[in-house]
Amino acid sequence: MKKCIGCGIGLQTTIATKPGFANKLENDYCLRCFRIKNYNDLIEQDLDQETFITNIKNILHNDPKPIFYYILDIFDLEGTRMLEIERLIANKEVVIVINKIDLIPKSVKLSKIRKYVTKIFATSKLANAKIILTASDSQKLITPFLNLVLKSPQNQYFIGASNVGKSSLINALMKANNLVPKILESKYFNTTLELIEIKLSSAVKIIDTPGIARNTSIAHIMKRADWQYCYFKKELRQYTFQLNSQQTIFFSGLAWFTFTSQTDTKQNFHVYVNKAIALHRTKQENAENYYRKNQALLVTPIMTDEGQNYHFKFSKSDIGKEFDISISGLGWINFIVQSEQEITFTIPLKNQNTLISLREPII
Ligand SMILES: Nc1nc2c(ncn2[C@@H]2O[C@H](COP(=O)(O)OP(=O)(O)OP(=O)(O)O)[C@@H](O)[C@H]2O)c(=O)[nH]1
Ligand SMILES: [Mg+2]
Repeated sequence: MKKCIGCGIGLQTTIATKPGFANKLENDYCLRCFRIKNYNDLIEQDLDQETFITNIKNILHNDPKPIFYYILDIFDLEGTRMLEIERLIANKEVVIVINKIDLIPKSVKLSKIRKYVTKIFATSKLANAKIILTASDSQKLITPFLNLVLKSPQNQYFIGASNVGKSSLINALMKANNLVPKILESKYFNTTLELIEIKLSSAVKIIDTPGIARNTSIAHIMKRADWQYCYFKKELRQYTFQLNSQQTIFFSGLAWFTFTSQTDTKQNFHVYVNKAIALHRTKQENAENYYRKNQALLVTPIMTDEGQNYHFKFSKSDIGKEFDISISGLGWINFIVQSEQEITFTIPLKNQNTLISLREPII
């Protein structure tokens, strides 16, 4: 069966709402890839999440000696880890690839990030895996990655959640090896639909795989047209706010957090986000009002009357400790606890799954 060279799915000309539909079988791309490629426009099609896990199981079943490149997004480490996949591949050869390093401010040393990632995985099933830090657009970081990939005669599978940049990395490796990149990459979820085999040289084969869409990213509750706030190419911006108790910071029209201290100690908050997200400070008592009044003006407003709160409480014993609160798809807030306090993160939409986690500081 002829396959789409963008997403790997078998082409068909019968059902327009099913994956793989093309007007003609002579086409190189299915209609969906054609539209994403040329108009940046996504056609909704029913995709089966279960098949993604089944793909990995099939690889394990059919390939006696696979190498897995487990790709994660540095902008959303917690949200892109998939423990079920980690468990499945634990006793195979695994390289943990931390992608999108270009988003981290240049002033941060790579060794610091490596240390952080090593620490996170030290207690996981992948404790012995090699770790690579990279970015699709960075020649400096792609070259050592290419050298590693070129050394292995085994099949090398690029796996990971949707949108971590698997296809972009493979295209970058192809380019670095003087081949023409051709796999489709996009800001949408589930761009790649089937395994795509790429011969990087006569002896080296890499395989792109579809990722699992993450409904824990805040992108999931945003309009598709606004996903460029979550998937972008510019270095993260760090903004510092010195907050008094009961002050609130808004992230465009998306969400806000409020700081409530038991004392009147001020506290610094460093917010790491896409610079296209507008941050705005207000008093807690005005927060909801502000939101309602400015909803239409704010970037990417989520129009709803009900919110969902995430509470983080810090006691006396936390004073002096440094933390990040990370919001999947949006960025993170870094602070050192100065007093007994509570930080409340609010997303103005009920029953959504955005992953908001407290962690040790990443940078
Ligand atoms: N900043 C930055 N963005 C990247 C990088 N690599 C990929 N992206 C962006 O991340 C988004 C997803 O990239 P893809 O390569 O389509 O991701 P994928 O993992 O193949 O996604 P699926 O095919 O859906 O599983 C796109 O908007 C890319 O431009 C990177 O190194 N840095
Ligand atoms: Mg892909």
